[in-house]
Amino acid sequence: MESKRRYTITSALPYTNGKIHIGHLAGAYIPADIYARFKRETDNDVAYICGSDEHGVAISIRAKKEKKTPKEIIDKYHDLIKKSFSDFGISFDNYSRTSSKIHHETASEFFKFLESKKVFEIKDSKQLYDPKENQFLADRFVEGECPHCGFEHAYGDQCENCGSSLSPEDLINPISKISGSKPIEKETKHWYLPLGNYEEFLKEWFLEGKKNTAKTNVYGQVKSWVDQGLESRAITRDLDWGIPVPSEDGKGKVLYVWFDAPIGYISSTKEWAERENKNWEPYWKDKNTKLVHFIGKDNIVFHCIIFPIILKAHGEYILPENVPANEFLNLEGNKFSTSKNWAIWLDEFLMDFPGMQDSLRYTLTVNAPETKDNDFTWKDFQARNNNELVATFGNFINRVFVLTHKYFDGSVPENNGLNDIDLEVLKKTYEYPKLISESLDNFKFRQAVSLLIDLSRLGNKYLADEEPWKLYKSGELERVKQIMFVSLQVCGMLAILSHPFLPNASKKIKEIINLKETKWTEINIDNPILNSQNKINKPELIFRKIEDEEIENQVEKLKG
Ligand code: B3M
Ligand code: ZN
Repeated sequence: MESKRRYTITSALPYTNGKIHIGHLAGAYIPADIYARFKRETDNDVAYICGSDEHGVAISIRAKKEKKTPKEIIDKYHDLIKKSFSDFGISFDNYSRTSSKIHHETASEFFKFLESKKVFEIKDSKQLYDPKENQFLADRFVEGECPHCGFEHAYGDQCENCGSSLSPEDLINPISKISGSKPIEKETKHWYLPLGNYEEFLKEWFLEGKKNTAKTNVYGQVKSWVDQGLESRAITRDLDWGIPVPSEDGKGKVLYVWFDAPIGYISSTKEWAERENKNWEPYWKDKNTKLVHFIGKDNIVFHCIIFPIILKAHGEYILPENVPANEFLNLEGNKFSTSKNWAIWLDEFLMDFPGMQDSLRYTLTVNAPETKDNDFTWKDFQARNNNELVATFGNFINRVFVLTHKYFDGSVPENNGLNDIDLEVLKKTYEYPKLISESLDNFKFRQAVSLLIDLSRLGNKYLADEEPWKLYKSGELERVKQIMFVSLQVCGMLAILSHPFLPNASKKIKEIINLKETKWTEINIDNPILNSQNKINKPELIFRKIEDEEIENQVEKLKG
């Protein structure tokens, strides 16, 4: 197992125009949190970075809808989002926000540096303008028909139906989202990032260099972008909400949200480093650092093409090692939709199922939209929890603890010699750190968490085969000691390996068995995880069953 590397791990910065739902969690937060915890447990230097994305048209539109200022909107949702992540147990090292001073400075400096290197093209062009509102219609301020797939509600920056990235001028029959009127065209000046100049770079760095490591879904999207030919992208906007363009001619203009937001990963790292008295630079500039971006599939182009080009053009920064984007999660057969309230909101889940964070983490991992879109159903949530966490994992742990108390008053028996079956089980158990690590290093989270459950199955089968309760009755105490010794090692292993996936359960089990912090890299079959010094406390239940009624209530709540 590799150790002592530096990792900069990021999760997509959520827009502060709404709350977090479980579709977001499955895409960019749970896998990143598992990965960050795994890298910490394997003794690496980790910065897990996130924050709120507080610019862009999405915020302005929300503000208009709620008759508030953008500032009021971002304050409200930033607090809500930050709290629900923290209550859920996402282990960010820093959660910042792009309205912060440090971010405005960092993004402005980035822009100025690139401008001084003559990276940008500056062009006048005709853009859509709402004559009623006296405002240019950037991005989501305008809607119309997608020129590629005919979808009627494509935005000025992207068609959510076919995934194409668009410019407002591409839309057929555009309509202003502010006034509902038909836009006119008006001339304006903007700064462009000439993506086309970086085609060779992208081919070499990504299409060649990441051929064997990028996820297939990610690789395919990037390849099709590059194959279509890359056009210059405007990175400034005529809007009043955002980071002012730091240039003489930039009056009244702001940086495009997708220019500033990814730089938010850097400013959030700076904020963290300042607080922790560290140097932020190695996390972004040392070529031995591994930078990994966790995102949903709609953000692939920004993280695999545009942001890497910005970093490359700057020249001092490392490029992402991997961008393990997930596909989308659906809910009971339909797309998540904020406007139709078709969602499971994280804050509501936490209220309705207190203390059951791990159950949601588990379901969203074992059923993650890793290679294709996937569906979350309440029934599946209940079945996964009851059959896999309660009846398999929890049941094994609980049986072992109860038996240890019954037979040995909670003491771990000495290893007094083991038979072939015991040694085989022990050997298999000690293979799991490597197996799970390999899966996680390949971003196969479903496989990794299934291996964890397999290990508890192995333990259950061993107990069922060896039947220590019968041997205890017939007085074969020495054999019972051997069986319980082995079973307890499996429990110890489960306590350690469950940490990235089920952090609360892991913590509870470690407390019960009095197991001190153990890095995965310290695990060694010759040095048992539990020995006679680890007293087992009175067992408590690790997971609870979910009743039919609770699920029926949730389905009703959703459909009502
Ligand atoms: N704010 C999230 C989204 O597209 C977007 C991610 C920014 S990551 C730098 O929903
Ligand atoms: Zn389309």
